[in-house]
Amino acid sequence: MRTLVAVLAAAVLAAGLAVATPASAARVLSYANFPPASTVPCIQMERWAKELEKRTNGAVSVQTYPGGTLLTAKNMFRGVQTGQADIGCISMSYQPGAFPFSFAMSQPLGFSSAAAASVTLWQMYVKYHPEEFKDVKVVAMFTSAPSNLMAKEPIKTLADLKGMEIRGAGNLSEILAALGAVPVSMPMPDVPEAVQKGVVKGLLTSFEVLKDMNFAEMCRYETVTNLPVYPFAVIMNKRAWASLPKDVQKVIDDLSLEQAEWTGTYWDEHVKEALDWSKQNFGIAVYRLSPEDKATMKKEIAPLVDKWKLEATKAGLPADAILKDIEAAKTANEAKYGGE
Ligand code: 3IO
Repeated sequence: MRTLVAVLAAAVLAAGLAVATPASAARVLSYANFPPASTVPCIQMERWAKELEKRTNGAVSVQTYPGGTLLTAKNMFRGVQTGQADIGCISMSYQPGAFPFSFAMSQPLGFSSAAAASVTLWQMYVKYHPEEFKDVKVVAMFTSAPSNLMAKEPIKTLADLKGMEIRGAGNLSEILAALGAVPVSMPMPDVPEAVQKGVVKGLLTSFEVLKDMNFAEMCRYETVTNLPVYPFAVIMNKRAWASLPKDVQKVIDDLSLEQAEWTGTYWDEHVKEALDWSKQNFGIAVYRLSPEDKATMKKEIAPLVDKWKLEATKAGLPADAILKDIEAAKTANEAKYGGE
């Protein structure tokens, strides 16, 4: 698996190099990403790169580095901040404590689509310009689709989940703990090996990884939980940003909202496709919780919102105002982009 990923990454790299040199004075920006090239965070990276090249008429080209080939999940933020890469994609949940504002979006607020959640996250960023991103330029934001359980053993009820080692990250780990599971935190690229070795019995994230990272093969038992989304940001080194011509900066700024819409919409569609693919190829089972379990789950995770409020307030954030704005944006965006 590792070798395959490395070979694929090398192939993508070579293809990128081949097309990255036509225009004589094209400015080349490096863009680092942590998960495998087949995953949505990397698909949206390629889309953004292509759009930027098109809209700047080739004046700027983007060299993409999927699969942790330039920066890994854990050193992404710092690597971009210090200029090891011009651009990078982070999952805020991998550095709990560092992103109190972003964590509002991974609270149990009931988002049911990546499209609505992605646009909401971006709108909240624009409104609040939180401190946590002060050392970088944010060029895009999006979220995963809602999180669900994928496991090697059936989880048909909340009782089945008790005591089970399940991989989550950030706030989703806290949710697992609140539900009685044993949370194990790690970035997504480490999960296949952890599942394979039995370090964890399953994972909690959006369902498209069944196909994109082939979890359907090892985790044949899926449980629909509709738990929170994971928030992401695409960040740029500040000096690299400042060195770009004004018209290029405008192209990048004009792309932000559109990129949130595109990525969220693609993600929601891709979840459905991945579930169908997994049923056809691996005959996965998909369980739904009983109404009683759903009610219990809601009750057990509700206190996390209050815990977030305390932490956000301590970090100097207007927690109640943020939650109120998210609620209003959620209603409007779910009407526009789907979700209930
Ligand atoms: C994710 C991260 C990398 C690749 C595919 C993914 N699908 C959902 C996520 C969310 C996330 O950051 C995580 O770690 O579950």
